[in-house]
Amino acid sequence: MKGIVAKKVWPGFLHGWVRFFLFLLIASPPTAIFGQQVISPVSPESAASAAEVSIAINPVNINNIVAGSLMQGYPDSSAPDFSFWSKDGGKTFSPVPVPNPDDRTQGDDVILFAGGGMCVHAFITFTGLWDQAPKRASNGIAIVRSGDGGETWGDQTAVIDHLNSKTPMEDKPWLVFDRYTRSPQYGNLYCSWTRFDVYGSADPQDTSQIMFATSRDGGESFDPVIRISDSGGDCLDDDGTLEGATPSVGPDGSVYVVWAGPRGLEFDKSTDGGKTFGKDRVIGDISGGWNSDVDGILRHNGMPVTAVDHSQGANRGRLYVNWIDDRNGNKDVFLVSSADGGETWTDRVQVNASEGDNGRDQFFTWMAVDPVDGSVNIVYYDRAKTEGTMTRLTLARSLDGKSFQYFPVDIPEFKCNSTVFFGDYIGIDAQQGRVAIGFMHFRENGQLGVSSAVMDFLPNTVEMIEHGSRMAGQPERITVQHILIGFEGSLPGKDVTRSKMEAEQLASELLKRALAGEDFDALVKEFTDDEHPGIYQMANFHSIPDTTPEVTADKIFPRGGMVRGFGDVGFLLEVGQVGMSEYSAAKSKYGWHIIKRIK
Ligand SMILES: [Ca+2]
Ligand SMILES: [Ca+2]
Ligand SMILES: [Ca+2]
Ligand SMILES: [Ca+2]
Repeated sequence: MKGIVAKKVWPGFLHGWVRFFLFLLIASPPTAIFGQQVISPVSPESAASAAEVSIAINPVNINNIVAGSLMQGYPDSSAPDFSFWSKDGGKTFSPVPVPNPDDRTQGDDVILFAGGGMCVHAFITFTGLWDQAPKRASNGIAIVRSGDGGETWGDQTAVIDHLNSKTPMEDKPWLVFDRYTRSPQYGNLYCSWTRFDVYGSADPQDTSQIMFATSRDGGESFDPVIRISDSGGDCLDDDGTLEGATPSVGPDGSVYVVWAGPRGLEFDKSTDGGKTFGKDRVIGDISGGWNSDVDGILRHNGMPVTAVDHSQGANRGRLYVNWIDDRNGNKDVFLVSSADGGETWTDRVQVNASEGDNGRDQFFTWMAVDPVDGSVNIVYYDRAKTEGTMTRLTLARSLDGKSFQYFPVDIPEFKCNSTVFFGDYIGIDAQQGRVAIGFMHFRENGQLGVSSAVMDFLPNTVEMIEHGSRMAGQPERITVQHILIGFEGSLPGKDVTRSKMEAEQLASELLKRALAGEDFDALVKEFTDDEHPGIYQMANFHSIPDTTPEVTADKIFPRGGMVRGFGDVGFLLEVGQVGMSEYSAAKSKYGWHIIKRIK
């Protein structure tokens, strides 16, 4: 350390920087944050009837965003569904027809990425479903995969396929990868969906059930399908039917599935990598049932969405479930969560602002939890501030799963047309502070199109920042050495007796000495409440996949896994500079960190 002269970092600058963001947080009215979003058409203007959107951000390159949806009338293809890839952070999208070798009807598209960046597109595929005596009939669920971010796709792999039969009918799959490197089932791909014995049948002998399949080889093949619902629903595709199963994976590899049906929201869980599931549990009601009407929309559902917090934050491992129902006499978005793998659940939280709701509807919701900062990001159509069927979209973002900040999607409100099929869902994903939303809306020409909104946030905050600027100028990796000055009770398991005020005085004294050029290593040795030498290699948010949120084998600490102040100060320093992260319960909970960047 000797010989590296500490350059002066004016501590007031750091304080001011933090205060600047706090000021924004308080001063910004929740409905006035426009101009930093990137809004782009996903389906081309030349196409029509684009609806039912799923969207995903590549965890190893957040500028690679892939969406999937139904689309018709695209001049170059008669395919029923498409994927759309972007490699510029959502500024432009290119359509690719979904491979369809048997010329079937396809839909219910789902897009997701594996931890390593492989993209998967799942969909239902059928023929002859609606004919009384079809010449040929088939139905099933298939996936295709892309190793180049969505530009080219391989052949279809069947999750399940019934040849020469339209029964049973497989409907509305949802999928999730186990992307958590410490999970014993890392890389598993899980799929849950509804099976109708006979679609539309009123015969009480015919039931709907929730089915489940696992791929243990990245989507090359799937295990035999298992049924996970203990009691079925009817086959009428209405409130009495089991529908909307969405799977999620916990950091320990547990698989959670929630669906809607006549008993409300039902929860099931597997702790052996999807081989067996438990007893279904009702975790809440869905007032008015999942099938609910919205003016100007052909059909609407409030089915549940699940997501798990994989961050190193306070809510790591928390399982979130959100849905829409009309318990308040109009549609609202709700959220519950469980911190103990589904044993107990929090009280219901209303996601959309109740103040100013004006008795209006919020409808079609989807949710993503950012694996880096644990932020809960929920999008929905919003009529709180419109009239008639005029519609907008709102992103609600929360850092604690309880209180939300609202970010209206920056598109003009649009009028709905109930004669056009609007699809059954919209999409959202969140990665490293970036939130990508895929949604359908009526365009000026009256056609239904899909667009995307990309918003960049400073991780761990509700501060939207300029697109792509998140880490502008910041290094990918740094090595820092620090002196930690704790106080009584701030360091669990350590016997520190000094008071908070004494700690503050000592920290400011040590900062002055370090800035004056004293041997930093000697100061660490003498004063730190951490271990000497207290040297850490830290990887910035954008330089390490979220799939490795823990310390890597070569002892690199992801920024998202450190107390926030440590990274906030460390990444602003030049090599040789010294700064300080002041004690704060939210940002620097162990005490004062005097930090010197040494690499
Ligand atoms: Ca559908
Ligand atoms: Ca079960
Ligand atoms: Ca209903
Ligand atoms: Ca409402």
